[in-house]
Amino acid sequence: STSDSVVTLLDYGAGNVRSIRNALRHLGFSIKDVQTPGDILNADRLIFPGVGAFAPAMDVLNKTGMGEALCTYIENDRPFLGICLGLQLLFDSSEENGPVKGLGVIPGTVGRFDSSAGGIRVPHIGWNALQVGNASDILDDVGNRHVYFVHSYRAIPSNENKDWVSSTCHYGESFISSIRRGNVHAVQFHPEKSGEVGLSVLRRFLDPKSSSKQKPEEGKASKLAKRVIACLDVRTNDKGDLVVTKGDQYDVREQSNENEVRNLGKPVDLARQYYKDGADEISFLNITGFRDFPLGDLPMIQVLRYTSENVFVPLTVGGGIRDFTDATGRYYSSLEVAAEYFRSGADKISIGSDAVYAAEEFIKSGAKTGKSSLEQISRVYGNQAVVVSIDPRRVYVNDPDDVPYKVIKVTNPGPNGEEYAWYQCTVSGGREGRPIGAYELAKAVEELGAGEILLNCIDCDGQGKGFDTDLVKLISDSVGIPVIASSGAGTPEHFSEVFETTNASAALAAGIFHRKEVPIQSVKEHLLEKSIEVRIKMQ
Ligand code: 1PR
Repeated sequence: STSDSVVTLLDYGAGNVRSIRNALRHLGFSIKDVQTPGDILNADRLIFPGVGAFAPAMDVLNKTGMGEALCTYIENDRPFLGICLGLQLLFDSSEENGPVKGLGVIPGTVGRFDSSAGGIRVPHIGWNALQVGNASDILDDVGNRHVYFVHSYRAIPSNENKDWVSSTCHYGESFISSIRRGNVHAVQFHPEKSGEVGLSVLRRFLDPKSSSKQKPEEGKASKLAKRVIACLDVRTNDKGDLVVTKGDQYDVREQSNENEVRNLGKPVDLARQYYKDGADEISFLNITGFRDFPLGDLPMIQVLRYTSENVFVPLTVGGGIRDFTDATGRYYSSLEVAAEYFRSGADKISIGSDAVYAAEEFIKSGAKTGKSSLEQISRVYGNQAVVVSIDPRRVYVNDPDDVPYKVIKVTNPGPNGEEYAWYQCTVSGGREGRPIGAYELAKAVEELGAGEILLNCIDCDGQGKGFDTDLVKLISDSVGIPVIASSGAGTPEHFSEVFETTNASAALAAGIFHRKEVPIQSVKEHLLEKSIEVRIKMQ
């Protein structure tokens, strides 16, 4: 390839940059990896997708001399695009495990979103709108459209840095969503995860001349959108093929003589379809991961690799994330399992059973060991990369004092007229009930470092009768991290219902999408009609 189609990438090996690589290849560019500071100085165009935490990133930049090279490159006004942490590192310092000194190119300190002041959930996860200033050509196609953010720290616009700020975003307060001076750009959001709008940002940076000057039709984005997530429960069927399946209350076998595993399609094909249809995120759950070792289950890794090649929205993968000793006696830590998932294209991992054990332990001892998979993965990759999936089952009681768990008054009484219920957590795909409620679990995992909760409900799963809004309300009112409502969606109205009656940040569905009963687009259109902010994909 000619130098016109080469982009230099600064990847210091801290996490998933597969998505940005895939996006660049998709746009017809080949990638040259930075090996030495000289490679930075010699780049024609440089992309710096910062991942992980601020302090370790600065450490690497300082030790390798890359930091100095970066500063020189930027001072010389060479084409630069920083992404996420790649924006934050340009500032004077960060409060993330700090204060820690940054590259000092832009005046200001990077601080944490203040959840108490803004009444907001931290991390800031999801599709938000930008207020774009004048000198921001790479954002020309964004207009009033949503782009994808995932972060807990942000820089604030000030008098000292106002010449740099090219757009701001509102989340409890106004923060810097992009900077630009001459050929130097950086964005706090993830263009490689922002669908077609995001790809257009990359395209305009990579090839400013070829981009059309035509402004897009205006979108309607004004604030953080409610997300609509498509979920693929994946397992190997009896023939040995990896299939997307779907249970009724977690039972995935057909009610026929053969009793085979229900087969609703191929994981990669379905994920691509949902991306095209406008899904804001895609989750893969390896539902037999609790008994089969996921790194032995290479197909799941392949699914992520293939999917991330041309699906440019966030991908979550769950199932089997825990420490494991295989048949030969080799020990794998949960961190290794997660690392492999991240390397293969996952943006977030989701922990089910192992988080239940960790929460039980934490509640019993009152102390954090730091050793659970949840704590370790969250420490290394940040809490925004760790979802806890809860699989609760409703247990009716007559009296709130009957059990030592959080009990709520239910909207619909139980079979014997019970007016109360608690939600018992389960492990191993709903097979075993544990002595802990969904409420207790949610509070505990938030403290242990979960960045988001995927809230299923076994009673509602596959029933198409709507989400359990009692449960979703209980949990989304009790934690400060985003909650994804799951299980039971049957119509577009079920989505507006859960968003109007609870504080859920996202709603997830499986069956209605797989069976093509309700297209994602209809869900979005219905939510728009109800004046609920959603992301509408760029045509
Ligand atoms: O315990 O860390 O190995 O994780 C296992 C993961 O697999 C958990 O996230 C758990 O929720 C999931 N899982 C295990 N068994 C099943 C099963 O169905 N037999 N699936 C299962 C969970 C629930 C949702 C489903 C929604 C929406 N499925 O994924 O997609 O309920 O469905 P609907 O819209 O059709 O109602 P670990």
